[in-house]
Amino acid sequence: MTERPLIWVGLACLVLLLPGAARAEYAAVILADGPVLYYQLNGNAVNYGTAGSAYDGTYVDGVGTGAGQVGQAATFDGVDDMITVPDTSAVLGGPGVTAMTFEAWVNTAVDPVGLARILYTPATAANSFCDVIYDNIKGAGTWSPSTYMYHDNGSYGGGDFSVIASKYTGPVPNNEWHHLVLVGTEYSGKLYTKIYIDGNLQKTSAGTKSMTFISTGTPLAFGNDTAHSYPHTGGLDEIAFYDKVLSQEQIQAHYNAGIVPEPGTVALLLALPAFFMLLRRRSREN
Ligand SMILES: [Ca+2]
Ligand SMILES: [Ca+2]
Repeated sequence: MTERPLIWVGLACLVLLLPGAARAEYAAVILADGPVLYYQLNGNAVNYGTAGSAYDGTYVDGVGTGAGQVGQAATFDGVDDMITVPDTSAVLGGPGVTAMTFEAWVNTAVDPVGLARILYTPATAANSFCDVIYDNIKGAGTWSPSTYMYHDNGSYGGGDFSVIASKYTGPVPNNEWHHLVLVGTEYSGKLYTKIYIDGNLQKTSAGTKSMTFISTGTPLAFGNDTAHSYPHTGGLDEIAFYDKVLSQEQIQAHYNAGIVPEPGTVALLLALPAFFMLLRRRSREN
């Protein structure tokens, strides 16, 4: 084979290997941190997390598939689309579970009318719930994420009702993928939450009471709630849920793995030196 075809073959291999390698490397970074639930959303909601296929998600009312931050993503019509996951209290919440981390790549296509939901765990009597929502209160073409965590100590709608709300008020632009992480943890009988955007800690809030994080007997919903009250318009990608706190270093590593289309190490090692050797030989010969 002459040199010119070799060069083109090398370049073609690089181009072909890049997207697949990036996707595989992102997944490896996530899986190394042991998510209980992990949905890559490359056309389905298969659970790659440790809780297994019993927690596969379901696309409801026409969730679509489009270009994501890592491979493909789930797309939501802003009307009734959502992804539901069967009751996760046995693996993520309930008494004794005192930490959680929720992670997703979010792309908002239009401004929400009021609020839109990214994560929703419905409340039931004698249970708690957490909610990750956003609004565009900081201006058209932007969104600002919030989290609400509630605990009613057995009297939902009244009585001993505890709420912790965290809001990151810095606007995030629409029509771009951004990495959103919510951490909730209990320390000395109090609840703390943190919001990270694109690997950076943006907000820390402290509550007054302990709580459980996930309701028993109700499904999780992504992109809406089960009453279709606050629909998300746009994409969600690479949703992960952990039964522990991820550190800032871990969260930054996830973000970095998602934004850099890391060339496959093997492809680079093989293709680039060969490419430059050929160029050097050619320049010597000329
Ligand atoms: Ca994906
Ligand atoms: Ca629909």
